[in-house]
Amino acid sequence: MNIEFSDEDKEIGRKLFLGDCQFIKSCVSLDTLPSQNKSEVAFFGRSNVGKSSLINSLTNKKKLAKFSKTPGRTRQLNFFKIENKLHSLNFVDLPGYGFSKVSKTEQREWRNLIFDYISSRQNLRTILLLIDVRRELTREDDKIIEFFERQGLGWTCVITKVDKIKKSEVSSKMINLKNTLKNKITLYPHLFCTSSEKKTGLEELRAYIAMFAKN
Ligand SMILES: Nc1nc2c(ncn2[C@@H]2O[C@H](COP(=O)(O)OP(=O)(O)O)[C@@H](O)[C@H]2O)c(=O)[nH]1
Ligand SMILES: [Mg+2]
Repeated sequence: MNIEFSDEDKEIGRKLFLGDCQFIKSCVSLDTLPSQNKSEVAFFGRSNVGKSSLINSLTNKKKLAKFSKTPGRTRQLNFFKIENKLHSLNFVDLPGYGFSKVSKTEQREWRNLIFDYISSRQNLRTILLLIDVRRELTREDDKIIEFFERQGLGWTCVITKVDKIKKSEVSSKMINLKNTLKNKITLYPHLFCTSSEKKTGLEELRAYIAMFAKN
């Protein structure tokens, strides 16, 4: 479960992310989403996993995706676009899950919004599921993964905050995770290991995301 990205792929990714990058809009319901004329890649995961930080690091913009001051309270889908002369792509920072202080009703609303978005969005090419390197997969993660697989939606596992633990621990974590995920069908067969803090693993991830950009 590993893909080698060529220097050429990395260069395409680097150039895309050096392109013009802008916030498009925040949406709280599906009737206001931006048009579907561009490929879209979604960033998803538990609140606090590092979604906004990763978007900022990938784009080299410190404040593009805002940190939420009250974790778990952002129920918006935040859309961005990135383009250079050759390629263009939208990406979306989805509201996180797994925040204990959220009521059952709010959780249900969140679930409906996300699941409706995922199942109806025609231009959604893949979901990047972010997982904090220090955490195990939860029941909630499992349910979400099951949902992707049932939908036949391609998804990608991105490990975050690898600077938080020792390199040797990261390796054994990766082995365990690969083993846990080995029977998944729609999972892209590469685990991306990233740190937004130390800017590691970003080249491969940029190369990968750029594969979904339109010419
Ligand atoms: N050490 C470290 N901290 C990180 C990293 N990425 C995010 N964080 C921290 O984790 C917290 C949550 O990050 P944020 O991007 O807001 O998560 P989100 O809720 O998923 O959008 C913030 O305090 C970040 O500074 C990383 O790669 N390394
Ligand atoms: Mg965020």
